[in-house]
Amino acid sequence: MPSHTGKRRDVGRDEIPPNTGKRSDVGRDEIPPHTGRWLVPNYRRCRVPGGCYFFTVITARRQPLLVEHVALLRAAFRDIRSRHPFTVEAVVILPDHLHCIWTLPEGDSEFPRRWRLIKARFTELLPSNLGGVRRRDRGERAIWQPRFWEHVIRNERDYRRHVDYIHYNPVKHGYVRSPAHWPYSSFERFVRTGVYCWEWGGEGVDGDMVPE
Ligand code: NI
Repeated sequence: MPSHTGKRRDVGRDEIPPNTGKRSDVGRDEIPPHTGRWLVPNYRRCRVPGGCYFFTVITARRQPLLVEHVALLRAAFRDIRSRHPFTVEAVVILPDHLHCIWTLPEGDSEFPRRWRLIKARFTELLPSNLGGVRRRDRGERAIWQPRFWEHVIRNERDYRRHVDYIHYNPVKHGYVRSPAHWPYSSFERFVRTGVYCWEWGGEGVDGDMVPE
């Protein structure tokens, strides 16, 4: 999970426009080309056959819970990851859904169990007087959509495309004008390691929006 260093502008809840509720698939035409170099370790990790996955997980009725309770979500990830290891290669947390790429240990494909545990743990950690959801109704199904979307990352190109999709997502959904302005993603980590420049995906940069 990314950590927020405070360098970037905080996005207050008031500034976040309502989600349109539309969820589209990874669109090749909306993702700006990346301008930096890609790190060999990411590339290598992702070549483990079947071990690298892209996920989309959405809250029940699109409740905007995740950014508001992002510390709890991170805690849930940490808890489960300490018992059932996986690597978060890239992640973005939006108010009502999240996208991420995981690498699982070799020979381990138990991601459904991990998601079940993460969802349950987050549900458990949420405050009991959550607006609109009474405690006794606060089962996992009150908080999360029961299913999630998964995609096996096939190769390096597929990996890059999904990493870009993740980091561009806050712009795609209209929350910010530049990926750098969204603190709830791994964008900063990718800038620090030289994969992107800060301006990547922002207005007026990478005018050619068609990748590859
Ligand atoms: Ni999205």
